[in-house]
Amino acid sequence: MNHIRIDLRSDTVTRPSRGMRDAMMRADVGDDVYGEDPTVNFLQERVSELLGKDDALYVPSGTMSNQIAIKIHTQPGQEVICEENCHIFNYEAGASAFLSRVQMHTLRGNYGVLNIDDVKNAIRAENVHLPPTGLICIENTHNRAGGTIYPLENIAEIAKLAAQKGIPLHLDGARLMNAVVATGIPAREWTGYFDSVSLCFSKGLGAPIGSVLSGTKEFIHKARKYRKIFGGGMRQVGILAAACLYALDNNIKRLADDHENACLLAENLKNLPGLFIDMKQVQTNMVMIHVRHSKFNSVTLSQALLQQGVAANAVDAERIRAVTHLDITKDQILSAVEIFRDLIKDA
Ligand code: TLP
Repeated sequence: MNHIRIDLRSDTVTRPSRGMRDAMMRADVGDDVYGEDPTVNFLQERVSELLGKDDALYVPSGTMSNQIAIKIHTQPGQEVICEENCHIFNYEAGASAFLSRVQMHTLRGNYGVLNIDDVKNAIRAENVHLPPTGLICIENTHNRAGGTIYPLENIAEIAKLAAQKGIPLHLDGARLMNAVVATGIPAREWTGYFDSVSLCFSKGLGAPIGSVLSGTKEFIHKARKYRKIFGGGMRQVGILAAACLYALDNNIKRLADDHENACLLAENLKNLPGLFIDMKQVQTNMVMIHVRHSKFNSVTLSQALLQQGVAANAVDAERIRAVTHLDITKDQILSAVEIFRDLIKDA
């Protein structure tokens, strides 16, 4: 896709920087299936510390990380309560049914945030007819809701309820660090409410590959086994873990630039003819652009943008998602705005 000049499809498209590549080249390595890769071990320690958990495990993807957690927390035939637009339900290719034989009990959230009464009502009573509730999952920031941040009070309420009912709570924190940077609330404050947390390095943090799953020692002991079963046991993978360590040291604070760029994009697009942006959604590094134009829908506008070198995906019939990241500059945002303006000038 050489003709893409401004790639707003996702923060997954970032390429490792020169500094990151240097760190990867210098990494000490060993066989990580034997637990002998010093760089991986150090990354796992750093993430456990960052998230306030006993232990952590480096895995190839956010999807594998979430799916290992679901596998450990649930039994076949159980139900997982989650928000209807969450990644686990929508974008993991049905993996929870395939791998863990659970069903999803989806609830409609408000900007991706579950309502405590809805969660209460969704937890199944003990009854021969009913699937037992095995797990509750929360996504923060919430991707399909537009990168929105979960209020901490709401998480606290859900965690209290889950603990009362003896139901584990998992955080898909693929973009947790975006929430941390946007709010100033330290990672540990969010993660303290969860039994397990998945954090991605291949999104805004800019590493090429990998996520870290964290939880208790016992949980991570089991996770190591399932990582092997799911085909994610890797060998001299310290070269990749080194990229994640580099990201921890260099790419967290700068997420604020991505948030600023997303705001700049949204502010400039919101008054253009035929576009609508709910500014309440613009909280981190995403902009959901609603297309209500006489000539374009989200798909045709996304195609027209691509012709002009701007890539941004239609997420449904009405919305285009634009994601900012470390390979996107302020100038690129301003040129993207001009391209939008030019394409849609007459609504
Ligand atoms: N999200 C990707 C696509 O899969 C949609 C993206 O471009 O945003 N949790 C959340 C909240 C995610 O957004 C993603 C990736 C994942 C998990 C999965 O991560 P990977 O792609 O590493 O399996």
